[in-house]
Amino acid sequence: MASTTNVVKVGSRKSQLALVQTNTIINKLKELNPEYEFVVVTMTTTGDNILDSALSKIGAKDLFTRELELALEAGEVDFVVHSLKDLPTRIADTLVIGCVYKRDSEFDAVVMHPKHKGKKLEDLPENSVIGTSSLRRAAQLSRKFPTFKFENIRGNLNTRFKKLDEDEKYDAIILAEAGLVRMGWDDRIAQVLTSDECMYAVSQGAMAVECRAGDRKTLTLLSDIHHQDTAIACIAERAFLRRLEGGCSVPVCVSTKLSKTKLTLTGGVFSIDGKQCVLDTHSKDLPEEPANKKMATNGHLFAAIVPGNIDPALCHIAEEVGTELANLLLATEAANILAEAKEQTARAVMEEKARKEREMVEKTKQGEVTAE
Ligand code: DPM
Repeated sequence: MASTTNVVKVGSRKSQLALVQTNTIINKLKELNPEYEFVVVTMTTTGDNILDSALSKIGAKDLFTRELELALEAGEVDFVVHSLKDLPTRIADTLVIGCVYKRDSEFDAVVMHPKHKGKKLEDLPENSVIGTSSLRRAAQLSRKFPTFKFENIRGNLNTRFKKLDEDEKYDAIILAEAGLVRMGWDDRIAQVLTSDECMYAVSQGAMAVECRAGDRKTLTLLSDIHHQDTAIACIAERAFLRRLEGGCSVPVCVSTKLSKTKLTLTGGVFSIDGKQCVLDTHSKDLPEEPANKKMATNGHLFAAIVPGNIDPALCHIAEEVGTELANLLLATEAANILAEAKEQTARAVMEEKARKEREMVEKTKQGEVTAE
């Protein structure tokens, strides 16, 4: 029988995508550590329960993560697997990102209504309706396709496919290619968008594992699957977003290039309607000789990510690339675009709250009427 000290409790949302991601990490860890036993504990998050509002209109950054983090802090689970793009750039200081797993596709993909089979976005008629609740996707694509209408679509991927295929509302929807592939829906991908067409979200396509900051045992397990190139790119992207104080509330996008000798980050800030945009690129050379990996980091985290087995000097450079690119943008019109977008989103959050309150009042009234 397995000794209880080798049992690791893993928290996960119940959605099919969350479970696929959790099992990918567990299977890899099992392969490397056959003596460990992993037990999955599933839970529901606020984000799972709010299905009628766009994410950006709910007004909390940790919608899909908070309940899982509370379970971590309470010791009910030992680690939690996330899509890194859903993990805020600032997390509780009792928690860390113990590893970033090798990135899958970072790009967005188009899924067409069956009646448009074989078409690309540019083949769709004027006034086509595109389903997405990502401000980033809507802003960028409305620049390329000014006649298209971008409509909110929520729910898990299964629900969205059903809405696309069965409601005659949407001509196409936009989703992350990584999620589609993980769910086995590759065959529905009509087109993968390049960075020229639609730059991706910070850390899109990368999974991350969150654990308690002081949990040596779990951190050691995770350090074996920490993927250097992915971590370096994601540290740069997250440092960029962190400095901009963005989140999914504003249209911010990135594109990262990493070679053996250079890290290049392109970042963009868009107005909500996509009419204004500022892009800039910043790069730094990487040291050829890996520095002493034992260099003391004094527990320094890089946008909440532990360096683990990765040379901290590389992590520092990545963090600088992100922060400096953000500073370059903040010195331009981008600062105003960003401030305006944040204000607009904050207003949308308030309006959404008011709408929901009215809805509650209406429902209560109706309840009273039927009760009579
Ligand atoms: C965040 C956004 C979306 C998710 C906003 C954005 C998409 C929202 C929507 C921050 N998180 O990308 O601009 O379309 O309603 C999410 C997905 C994945 C992780 C699904 C998706 C899977 C891919 C991955 C939702 N989070 O983007 O289609 O691991 O990156």
